[in-house]
Amino acid sequence: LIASLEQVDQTYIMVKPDGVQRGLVGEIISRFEKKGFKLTGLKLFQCSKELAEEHYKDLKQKSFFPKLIDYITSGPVVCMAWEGVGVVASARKLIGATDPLQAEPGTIRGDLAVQTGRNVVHGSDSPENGKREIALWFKEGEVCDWTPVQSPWLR
Ligand code: FUP
Repeated sequence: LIASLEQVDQTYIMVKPDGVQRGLVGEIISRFEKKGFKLTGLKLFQCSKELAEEHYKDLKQKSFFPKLIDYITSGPVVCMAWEGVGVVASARKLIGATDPLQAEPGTIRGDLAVQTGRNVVHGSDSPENGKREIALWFKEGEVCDWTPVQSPWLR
């Protein structure tokens, strides 16, 4: 296979409650599909405070942590697992900077968001965290490892 020399990674992408409420789910999924990545997990989900705190445990000492947890648990999120060559770094490019004011036009946050505390989407920051977060948000059997029949050129 042509792409077999490249490392295939997994990333956890999540449309945050503001993205769901604003009707941006399809738009956000589209950007990853059009880029050429493979969707392996997808669900609408109301997360608990405990899960949100575990997901963001590295930020526990930050002053904005309680507000962040309130935001993430304020309504349903859309949980996604995506797979592909360099998908972790590539997804973060597609998403743009944490602060939407710094995010370039053309990125999801640059095009669709205004404030850091309402930045519509999450993407894992390393392949290790991609695996950790997919395991955290999805139960066994919810992630589907399927083989695309067409186009060998992107993966
Ligand atoms: P990112 O990887 O771009 O999602 O950014 P971080 O992991 O640094 O931050 C996670 C979330 O914390 C952000 F999406 C929004 C929130 N946050 C704040 O509310 N204030 C800040 O100053 C930084 C982050």
